[in-house]
Amino acid sequence: MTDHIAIGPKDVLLAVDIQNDFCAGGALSVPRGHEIVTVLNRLSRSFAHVVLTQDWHPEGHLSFASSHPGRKPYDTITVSYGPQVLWPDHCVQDTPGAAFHAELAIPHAELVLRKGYHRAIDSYSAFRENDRKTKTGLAGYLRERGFERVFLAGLAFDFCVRYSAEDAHGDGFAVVVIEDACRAIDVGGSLEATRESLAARNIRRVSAEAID
Ligand code: VGL
Ligand code: ZN
Repeated sequence: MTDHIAIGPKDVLLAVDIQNDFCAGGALSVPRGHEIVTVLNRLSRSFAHVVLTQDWHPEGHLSFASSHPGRKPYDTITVSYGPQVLWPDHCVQDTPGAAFHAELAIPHAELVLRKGYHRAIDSYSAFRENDRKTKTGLAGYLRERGFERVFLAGLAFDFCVRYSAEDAHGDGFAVVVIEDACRAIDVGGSLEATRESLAARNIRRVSAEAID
């Protein structure tokens, strides 16, 4: 049991990539990904401030296996900025797969932060693209709004949630990952690597019941 966490005006919930393509029947469906939708709807009511992220790729994006003849989804290749996992085509801009899950109900979300729109750079993190240099502007936005603590939930735990949490931590925010409000892809040991990496950074992980 985690102690109860009181949510205040300097806290923000970052709800990561709760989009059709990551849910059942989607192009890159995360096992049991849809299960978190109702959890997020409920959790979000505890927060005055919520930011949604949306994976938002142009056609022919570098992270798509289809852009690399001879490669298959879930292969890892080396690109200019280092290793990159290749994915099925997913979250193509303005397609139904890129839309938020129809049952996601967070009307008071204040910002929708799109990411992954540079054709030659993937962006797991909502703060910094996979070249680790290109910033999305989110840290500046959150600071300017006076937020000090970022709670994360969503899809996928071992990619976009992980790297967003680590970058928020690196940018000086207090960070809390609501682990049972996330689901993982788990490719090539990524789930275990995520647990280890969050633990190594002392990033706090809690269950949703600590907040409800
Ligand atoms: C994600 C793989 C590719 C995610 C996005 O939201 O975790 N994973 N694009
Ligand atoms: Zn993506």
